[in-house]
Amino acid sequence: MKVTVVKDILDANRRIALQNRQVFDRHGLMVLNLMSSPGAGKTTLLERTIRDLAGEISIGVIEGDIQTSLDSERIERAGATFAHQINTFGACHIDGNMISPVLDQVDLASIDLLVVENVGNLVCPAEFEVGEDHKLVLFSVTEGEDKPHKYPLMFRESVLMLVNKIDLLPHLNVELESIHDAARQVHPEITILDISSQTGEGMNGFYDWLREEVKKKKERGPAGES
Ligand SMILES: Nc1nc2c(ncn2[C@@H]2O[C@H](COP(=O)(O)OP(=O)(O)OP(=O)(O)O)[C@@H](O)[C@H]2O)c(=O)[nH]1
Ligand SMILES: [Mg+2]
Repeated sequence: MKVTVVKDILDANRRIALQNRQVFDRHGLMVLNLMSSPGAGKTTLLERTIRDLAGEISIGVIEGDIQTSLDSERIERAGATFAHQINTFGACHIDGNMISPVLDQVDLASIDLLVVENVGNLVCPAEFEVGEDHKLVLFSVTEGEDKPHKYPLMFRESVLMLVNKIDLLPHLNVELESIHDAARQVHPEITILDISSQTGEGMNGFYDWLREEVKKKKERGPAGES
């Protein structure tokens, strides 16, 4: 019985996520669902990206947090075209149902890229769609190389893993290669980029990836025209 209820909830969310996706597609808008454990550096990554790509890619952000608008305030200060905060007041993820009403409150025509910063959590966010083109996982080198094995769904669902905080490697007893290996064992096709959102090391690779994805989505045009 419990399984049926959970399946119904997931099916209902998938339908709403699909409707969101159709809205995004009509705008030729690339949408990313950014996931990580708490504090891996999602907001820091977005702040730097917004600043570095200012004048080139116009970015809107929907922030998901259990409480506070601290992250959307940071994103606004970084110069995003818009920053919209969702508070879940307990829920450990953002889903399509939460995103849907926001789409009437923001100007999707004013941006090239929409990023949904999900609630910091390695488990629930991977189970839900918001209408995104891609899920991304940001992984901090401080988390330990066993995490892809222990929380496989998030790594399986993500097309790209950003390994963040590589500036801290000299202070840690962890090998980048072991993190890569663990992620590839769970998801052999995953693209991996090593970065520091703090120092900016490796960020150009991420920007190239973003440029390509934004371009591909624009070229694809509104749904049905491709
Ligand atoms: N050394 C180092 N610290 C970083 C890096 N990226 C982020 N941080 C720090 O990590 C802490 C958490 O960063 P946030 O960007 O708030 O992390 P978050 O994933 O958005 O956190 P939640 O939204 O609460 O889940 C902050 O103190 C950042 O300054 C990095 O590349 N290197
Ligand atoms: Mg954050």
